[in-house]
Amino acid sequence: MGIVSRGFQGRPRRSDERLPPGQYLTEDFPVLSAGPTPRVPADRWEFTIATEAGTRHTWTWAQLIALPAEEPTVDLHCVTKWSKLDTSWRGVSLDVLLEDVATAADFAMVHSYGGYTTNLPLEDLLDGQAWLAYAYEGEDVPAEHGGPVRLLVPHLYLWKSAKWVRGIELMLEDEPGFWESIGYHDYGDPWREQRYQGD
Ligand SMILES: Nc1nc2c(c(=O)[nH]1)N[C@H]1C(S)=C(S)[C@@H](COP(=O)(O)O)O[C@H]1N2
Ligand SMILES: [Mo]
Repeated sequence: MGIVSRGFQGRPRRSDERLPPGQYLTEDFPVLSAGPTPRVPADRWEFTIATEAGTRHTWTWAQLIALPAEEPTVDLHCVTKWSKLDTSWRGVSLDVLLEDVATAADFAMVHSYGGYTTNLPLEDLLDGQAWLAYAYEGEDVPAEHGGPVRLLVPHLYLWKSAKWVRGIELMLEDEPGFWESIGYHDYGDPWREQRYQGD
């Protein structure tokens, strides 16, 4: 008999069980940016989904925050080996944004203000796996962590969670983003330790 009783959700997972291979726990929130922090005022922020057929769907900040929001609490795993557990965000599920977008695409290129890009399969943005996050721990997302709005895709390494997100380009064929084109893994599953090409 274990000393922890099983609830309806099953046994709570110990923090070491929530740590993917090769990761260590951190309590602080490191900032990792490939360039300077773009300053994008919320009232000038826009987000566009462009389909492979050239159709564009655009939301302003006011339109985004008027959409149904979720408050996911998720674990973050950076390829540089730190993980941070139980981070709380508020944002809009990509399911909501993609609901009325007609596409035959299987891939997405995420674009940020400042020029950063990252690619992922479109299905990894669906089914409750990804959000446009505009609040962190009850406050606006700090600029250095991607505010006013960052993508949050916590089941992949954190380089896929584009900060200062400005749009998603839907693509029929996969293409590498910024880090993926200089040696990072195309997919980046922390549980399979897909850090670099060939992992
Ligand atoms: N636009 C943009 N998004 C980005 C990055 C970046 O340089 N530019 N760095 C990525 C990397 S490598 C990581 S680990 C996380 C870091 O997020 P944080 O600075 O909030 O910890 O953001 C990701 N998103
Ligand atoms: Mo990273």
